[in-house]
Amino acid sequence: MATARNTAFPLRRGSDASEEDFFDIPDESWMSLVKRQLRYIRTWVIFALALTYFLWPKRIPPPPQPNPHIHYDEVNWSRFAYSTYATSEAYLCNCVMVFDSLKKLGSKADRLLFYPDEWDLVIEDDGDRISQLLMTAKQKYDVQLVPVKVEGIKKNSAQSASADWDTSSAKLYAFGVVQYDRIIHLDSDMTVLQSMDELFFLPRTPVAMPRAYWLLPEQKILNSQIVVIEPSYDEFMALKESTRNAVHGQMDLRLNETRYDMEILNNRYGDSAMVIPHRSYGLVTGEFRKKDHKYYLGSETEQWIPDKIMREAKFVHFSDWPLPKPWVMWPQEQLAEMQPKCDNNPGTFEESGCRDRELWKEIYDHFRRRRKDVCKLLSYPAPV
Ligand SMILES: *[C@@H]1O[C@H](CO)[C@@H](O)[C@H](O)[C@H]1NC(C)=O
Ligand SMILES: CC(=O)N[C@H]1CO[C@H](CO)[C@@H](O)[C@@H]1O
Repeated sequence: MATARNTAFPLRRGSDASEEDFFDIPDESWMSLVKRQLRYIRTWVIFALALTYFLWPKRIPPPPQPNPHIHYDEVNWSRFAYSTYATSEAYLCNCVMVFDSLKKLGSKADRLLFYPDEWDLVIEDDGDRISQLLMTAKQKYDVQLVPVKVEGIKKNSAQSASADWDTSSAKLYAFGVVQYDRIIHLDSDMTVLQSMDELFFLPRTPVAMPRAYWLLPEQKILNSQIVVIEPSYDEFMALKESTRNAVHGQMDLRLNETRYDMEILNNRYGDSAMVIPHRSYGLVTGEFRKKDHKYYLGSETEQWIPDKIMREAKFVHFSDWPLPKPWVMWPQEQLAEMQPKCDNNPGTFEESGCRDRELWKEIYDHFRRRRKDVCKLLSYPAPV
């Protein structure tokens, strides 16, 4: 009887089955008895698993596999490169840190470093940090070193707290390396959190950049902390020409960094560039000090969840004016005043909702510890 309702199969056979066959059926073999029991057990196990799944405390799902759509083995990676530029020892170390992250993240694209042609690779002594770091980049991270003529623009003296010259136009050299199909140019004062390889496969466009979202809604300006470039000789020449004609640092970014390269890139591509989302490709540390995140989120209603923001970010850029960059010592009292405030009862013993502050401190702390590790003093054998 049991079999009659079990499956379609015995029913079909039923047409030519005799009555004897029918009454034979209850003599189940021990095998089918076991099978039937197992079926019950299976149902219960599935039910129990499902229940556990639904009642388990919800954790935020892990980020998806990076770029599952890219067939890494089929791509000719020598057509793509990440590039950075350094014009001082501090920034050279930052560049090495960016290359260290890219290597650890498993990026297979080439790595380029533009640096002033007056630097050299001959390590004269243990104190010759620049040559040491250049050699580290070359030997440890397979970076191709590209010496260039770095032209500086005299900065407005009021803003020249860190450097007297704006050498940011050095990044324009990335337009000139025409042996590559695409370059992802990164500023080095950032912590790279995830691979950005997917940007090599954007639709064709001379440049793709995110917006300087903190200037919204008054100004729609492209932010050059990351620039996805299709190298082109014509563009390179045109940009070089505009370097000569550029106004002297008119673009005030409200970060008190006058950025000459941004001015040039915005003049040329402001109305035509592909805009990549600043969420993921444009997070700045200063965002954790704000309480109004609608321009970063691109939404008035979405809730700011700092951990989620960090998970979706490909990098975080250090920009917390007036606090100096993380490799400069912070004045303690300024830090106490400037660090992100908690959401509830800030500044009291009952304060809570301090995740912004915790993450912000972690970002800085992580950077400083890595910096010590990646750029530590190395003793190279004396040059032959
Ligand atoms: C990969 O790209 C480089 C540069 O365009 C080219 O020289 C090389 O032949 C390519 N390799 C293959 C296997 O297609
Ligand atoms: C965004 C910001 O704080 N900008 C400051 C830049 O520096 C000038 C003075 O040098 C300040 O007045 C601005 O507020």
